Amino acid sequence: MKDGRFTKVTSSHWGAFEVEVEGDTIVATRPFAPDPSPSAIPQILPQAVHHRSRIARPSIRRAWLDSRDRSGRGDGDYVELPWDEALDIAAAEIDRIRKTHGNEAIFGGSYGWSSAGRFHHAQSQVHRFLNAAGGYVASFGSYSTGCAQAIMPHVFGKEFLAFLYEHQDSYQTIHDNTETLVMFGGINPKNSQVSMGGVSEHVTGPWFERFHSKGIFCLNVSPQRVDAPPGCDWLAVRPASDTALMLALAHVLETEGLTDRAFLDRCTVGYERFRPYLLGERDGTPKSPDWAAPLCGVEAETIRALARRMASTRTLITVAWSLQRGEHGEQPYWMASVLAAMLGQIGLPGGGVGFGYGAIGGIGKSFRGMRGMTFSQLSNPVKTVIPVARIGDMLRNPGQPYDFNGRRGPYPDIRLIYWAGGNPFHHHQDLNRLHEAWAKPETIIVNEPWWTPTAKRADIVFPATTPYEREDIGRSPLDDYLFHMPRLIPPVGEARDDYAIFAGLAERMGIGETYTEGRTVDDWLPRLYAEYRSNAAEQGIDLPDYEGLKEQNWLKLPIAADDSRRSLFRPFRDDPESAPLGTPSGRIEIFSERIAGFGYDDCPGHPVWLAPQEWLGTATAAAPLHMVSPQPSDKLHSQLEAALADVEGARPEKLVIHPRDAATRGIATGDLLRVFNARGAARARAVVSEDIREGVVALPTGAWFGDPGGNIDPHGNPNVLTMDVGTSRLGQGCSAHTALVEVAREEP
Ligand SMILES: Nc1nc2c(c(=O)[nH]1)N[C@H]1C(S)=C(S)[C@@H](COP(=O)(O)OP(=O)(O)OC[C@H]3O[C@@H](n4cnc5c(=O)[nH]c(N)nc54)[C@H](O)[C@@H]3O)O[C@H]1N2
Ligand SMILES: Nc1nc2c(c(=O)[nH]1)N[C@H]1C(S)=C(S)[C@@H](COP(=O)(O)OP(=O)(O)OC[C@H]3O[C@@H](n4cnc5c(=O)[nH]c(N)nc54)[C@H](O)[C@@H]3O)O[C@H]1N2
Ligand SMILES: [Mo]
Repeated sequence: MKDGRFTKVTSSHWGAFEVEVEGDTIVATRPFAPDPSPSAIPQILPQAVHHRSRIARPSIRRAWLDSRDRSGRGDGDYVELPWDEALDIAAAEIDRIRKTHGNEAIFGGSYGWSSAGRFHHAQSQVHRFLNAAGGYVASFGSYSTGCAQAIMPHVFGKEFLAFLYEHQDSYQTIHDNTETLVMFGGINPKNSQVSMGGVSEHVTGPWFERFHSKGIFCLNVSPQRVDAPPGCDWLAVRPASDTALMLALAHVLETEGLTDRAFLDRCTVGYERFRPYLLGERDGTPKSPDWAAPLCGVEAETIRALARRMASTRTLITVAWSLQRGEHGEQPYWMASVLAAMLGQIGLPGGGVGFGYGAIGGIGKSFRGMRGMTFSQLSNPVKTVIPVARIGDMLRNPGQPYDFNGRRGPYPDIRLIYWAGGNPFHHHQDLNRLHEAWAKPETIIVNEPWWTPTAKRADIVFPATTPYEREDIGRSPLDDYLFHMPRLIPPVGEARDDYAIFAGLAERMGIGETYTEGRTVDDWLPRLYAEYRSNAAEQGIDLPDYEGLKEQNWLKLPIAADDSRRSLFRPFRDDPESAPLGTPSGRIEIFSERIAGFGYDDCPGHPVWLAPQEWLGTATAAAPLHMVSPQPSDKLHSQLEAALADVEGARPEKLVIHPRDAATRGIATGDLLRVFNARGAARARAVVSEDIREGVVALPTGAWFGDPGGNIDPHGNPNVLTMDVGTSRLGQGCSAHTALVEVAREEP
């Protein structure tokens, strides 16, 4: 490596930043100059990269090595081996499983965010390797938006992620046209700090300053005030009740003659099937503001006034991803779309409905697409795919049938799990139960830079490099910067790149050529870049060659785009006959024959109010509080946790609680708490605040799940408390925000 001190820019999921290196050590990070509102997340990076919890050498669990014993995962007793030996053992084991049980016995879903960088993307690497080896059971969707990915194509006829990233109005269009912005779940400045693959300019906060100076009415409909930037109005709704509130808004439109019938006739199908439900003609319950008020904790008169305002101004309804990360998460997404259709503004600039603004920093930006720089994952001969958040069910119920979006099939019988770039013992629900299910497979292999709770529950652990220890190219389709990500320091300990780990395994299994195509990283990077560069040239964008990019470190791409025709709905609205949607009817489906045909009582043919199993409406004396578990503000999920946990007072994680709920429990800010329910218990540190609705507590994700054996999670991981159920038989998404808990002060 280079001696002495130098500074370079690199990119990450939380944005670009400058890194100062001295010898082999990262000593400091600084903001990226062009970023108007840089994230503070990188500040902890030097401590994290060189942390004692880095995995130093390939490690194999002693009991597994001795006798293939799978009972004690998490016991911490590992044998360190030289790379060659460890790779020999792992390759032989993967070979044994695929030859004995077939590739259907290998789970390679390997969900997780891993790190930014186009080539060293852990998921792409593990998928390519397993495909070269004959395939693996994959997963569908994400924890972020799995439920929306299932329901929304039925409603709008477009793949949800394509809709999100390519067909929503930009902040500029919202600024220029919207008069009323109603944000269910807010538009969260803490969340827009990150974006998968990078976000070089953080603009959400600055845009809201412009919205406020223009006088746009911005309403945050959420249990927490901080879910929207300062200056927004706040309607403190009960969690999981949004569908009731949306129905009541729709009821006002319908009963006060504010429904845009002409739009419904031209652009939608099924309103006549939905309307009797809305008006209570069959069940005797009109979904009126008086009906909704006690469900959502918002006064009927407030609902009426809001509905009238929405009908008389250019209104954009936005829905956070969090709303579909709860039981029956399909309903608020579908109902928001129906409400927007009734307002008749879908397809008008700054009107209609949008999803996930603020959830990641790239949404709300508008760029021209650029092709290329994708490292092929090859193709997967195994066709079995599970909904991503159903991994616990899969492990517990091999061979058992389950429903998912109109199909029914058995769960596969998994013998081997390979995980690279994710941390299920941070991200999955009901972790105590997952820990039990985790004992089922014969072998678990994990590539990880740090001793995460998932690495600690693997039989074979390979130490992986972080992006600062390898060369890569940084680029995200939701960003307009391009980075050469230099290798800043040598690998920590004996860490190897995921590519090198998989190449080593592939070679031993006789599939080396398929995996590497005879190329090293130094061959792949310029090759991927050359293809991208020639695509760019076709679009009239002149880029330096690879050596030039290296020299330059980063550049801004001239791809800012006018989004006036970007909306999926503008041409459709102009002429639904000539620009139909991809739904069976070609229109927005308020009633879906296809969904009705599935016969699911937990997701019928039009949006309905369905109470989840756990919410304030079912609160009990044992579990009286609704716990939401938002994303952490100081980091990305569980990443960099090792170093953050060292900061004085940082763990256990902070739990936000309303002053009245705190008072009845004798809790003050700073108190050590026990948060618990029938599924588990975690410690937390109290923050008493008026910024949360009474009856609701918020405990962010991100703390590492503690070691097995204890009956309380010491760090404050909310997933010991959450419920591991699918959103419905349709979406089967993650239901993290559905959980009732009790909180008590721990005697010091
Ligand atoms: N209660 C609750 N739970 C939730 C949520 C919630 O709202 N509430 N949200 C859910 C959501 S939306 C998500 S996306 C998930 C996030 O869950 P994950 O994506 O699993 O979380 P991360 O901490 O980002 O995990 C990435 C892991 O990859 C490792 N890693 C980084 N770079 C590399 C690399 O180059 N190679 C290898 N091999 N490993 C690498 C990191 O060290 C880290 O351990 O959590 C979900 N869980
Ligand atoms: N700093 C940081 N940013 C991140 C991430 C991170 O780990 N750290 N993770 C990224 C990822 S992977 C994702 S998927 C996105 C997630 O983006 P979101 O899903 O939008 O974010 P969350 O933080 O889960 O939830 C936002 C808020 O929703 C509210 N909420 C919960 N349930 C309900 C409900 O039923 N109704 C209403 N109205 N509000 C509710 C809670 O108060 C919560 O604070 O964030 C991304 N951004
Ligand atoms: Mo996510």
